[in-house]
Amino acid sequence: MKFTIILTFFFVIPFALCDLKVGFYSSSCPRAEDIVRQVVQRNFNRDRSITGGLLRMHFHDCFVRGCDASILIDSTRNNSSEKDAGANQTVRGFEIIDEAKRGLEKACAATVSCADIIALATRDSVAMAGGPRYSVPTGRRDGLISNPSDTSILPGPGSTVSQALQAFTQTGFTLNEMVTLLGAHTVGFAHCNFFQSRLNDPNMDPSLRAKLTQICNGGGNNPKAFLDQNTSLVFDNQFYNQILLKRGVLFIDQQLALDPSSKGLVTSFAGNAASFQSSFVNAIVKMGNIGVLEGNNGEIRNNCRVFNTPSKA
Ligand code: HEM
Ligand SMILES: *[C@@H]1O[C@H](CO)[C@@H](O)[C@H](O)[C@H]1NC(C)=O
Ligand SMILES: *[C@@H]1O[C@H](CO)[C@@H](O)[C@H](O)[C@H]1NC(C)=O
Ligand SMILES: *[C@@H]1O[C@H](CO)[C@@H](O)[C@H](O)[C@H]1NC(C)=O
Ligand SMILES: CC(=O)N[C@H]1CO[C@H](CO)[C@@H](O)[C@@H]1O
Repeated sequence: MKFTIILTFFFVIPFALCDLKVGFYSSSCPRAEDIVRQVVQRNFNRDRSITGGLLRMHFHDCFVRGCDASILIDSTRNNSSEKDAGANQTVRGFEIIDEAKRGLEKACAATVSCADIIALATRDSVAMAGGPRYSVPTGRRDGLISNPSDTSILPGPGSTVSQALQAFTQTGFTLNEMVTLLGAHTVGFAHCNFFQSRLNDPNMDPSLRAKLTQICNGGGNNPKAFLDQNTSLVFDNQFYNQILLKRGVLFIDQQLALDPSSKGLVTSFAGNAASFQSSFVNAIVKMGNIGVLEGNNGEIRNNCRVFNTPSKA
């Protein structure tokens, strides 16, 4: 009922003319959501950081050509895919999607899309990390195109708030929704190449600077640091408190707490865990509806990494 209302609301948003629905597989593959959840749980029990990987995968999938699993396609010898674009470097969690897909193909062949698996697995991993539980409308189909150049819509970590907002408004999101979605940086990692250039930023707490400098100079191949320096693997609102303390790792994250346009929202989410959670549920469900393929569009891939009918390029 609740989601009927939300979906009706989405009808006024031009790109989201969709009729995904909660429980789309309830008769065609009744165990679909259980199968995905069990795979996610098994992986989460081994490695709690998978929530970060899946959330970022969902974001990169949906912002590029819509939520159509274009991010999962592997490059071929002749042709490269979205995954191989610089912006996608270090997106992770592909094996979890593969594992869920194998289970689903066994239970109900050629029925559940890879795009839905990403949305469901992300939802499950957020709840496992202590975040909100929410229903995910399903019925997405898998896309037939995956091009590295399409990822240019994704904002870079050195963006200002207004630069990042351009990409979000272009995709139908408000500033409030952008600040909410960036709250996903409450979990997961960033590699040094994405923040090393701001290790002399005066808007960084000196103790964080010292710590990050040590991590990045510590050797190894492009080391990484937690995005939320307090509760790094918990899906909560501590990210907002951290950036108010100048403990943002990425430039864009720190800017959210400094820019007059977003600062008030940051302060309010920092002080109110419940309002962040409910705002996040609305925004992530909306993100999951971007440009979805439905009905006879696209296909249900057999293997999430390859198109059923190989492209001729
Ligand atoms: C202006 C928008 C955004 C920018 C510039 C941005 C940038 C980045 C960068 C550079 C990283 C580090 C990746 C790495 O080193 O592997 C990262 C990580 C991450 N991002 Fe974002 N991001 C944005 C929005 C979002 C949104 C909307 C979500 C999800 C709703 C999201 C979820 C994540 C998560 C969970 C991680 C951790 C990844 C991991 O642990 O592997 N980001 N982001
Ligand atoms: C690559 O392209 C050539 C011709 O352009 C074709 O013969 C070959 O099958 C393609 N290989 C793959 C892996 O797609
Ligand atoms: C290969 O190239 C075509 C465009 O010529 C594109 O539509 C297709 O999605 C590309 N990617 C892959 C991985 O085949
Ligand atoms: C870190 O998170 C805990 C748990 O949410 C909170 O009680 C504490 O105040 C936070 N610490 C800082 C420095 O914000
Ligand atoms: C250009 C580039 O760095 N591409 C990377 C994109 O992501 C894949 C898999 O995550 C990497 O293997 C590529 O190197």
